[in-house]
Amino acid sequence: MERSLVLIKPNAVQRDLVGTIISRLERRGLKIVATKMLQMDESLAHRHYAIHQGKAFFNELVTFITASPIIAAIFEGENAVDIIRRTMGETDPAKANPGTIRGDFAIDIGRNLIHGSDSVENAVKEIKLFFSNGEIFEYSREADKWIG
Ligand code: DAT
Ligand code: MG
Repeated sequence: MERSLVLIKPNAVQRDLVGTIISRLERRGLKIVATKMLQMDESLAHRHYAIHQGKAFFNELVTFITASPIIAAIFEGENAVDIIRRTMGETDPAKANPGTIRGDFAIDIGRNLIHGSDSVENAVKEIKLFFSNGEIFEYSREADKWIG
C-alpha cells in the first residue's frame, strides 16, 4: 500500500478550500492516515523544496509556503502517489485539466493550492519531514477494525 504527502498550501487554507481538497481525495478512494495544521518555517521549507534551490522562483516559493498555516496530510491507497498527482492536475494551473483541483480552483503557478509527492521515494522522505511514526495511523494493517 502506497503513501503520499499532501500539503494544502497557505492560499488554499485562506480561501477555505481545505474541506473541498480533502473531500476530493477521499472521494477518489484514498484514506487519510495522518493530518495536522502547522506553519512551515524557512528551515522546513528549504528541506522540503531542496530540489528547487537555486531556481529563479525558489525565494518566492519559500516566502509563499511559510507565509501562513498549511494542512499536512498523509494519504494512503494503491498507487496513491500517481492518483494524487492526477487528481491535483499539472503544476501550472493554467494548463491543468478542468476536473482537477488545480484546474478547477487555481490560475497562478506560484499559488497552485496543493502539494503532492512526485514519487514513492520522495513521498517516504517528505513524510519523515512532517510526521513521526507515532502520528501515522496504520490504516491498511488495521482496516478490519475500522467501522464503515
Ligand atoms: P509540483 O508542485 O507540481 O510538484 P514542482 O515540484 O515542479 O511542482 O514545483 C514546486 C512548486 O514550485 C510548485 O508547486 C509551484 C512552484 N513553481 C514551480 N515552477 C514554478 C515557476 N516556473 N514559477 C513559479 N513557481 C513555480
Ligand atoms: Mg514537486
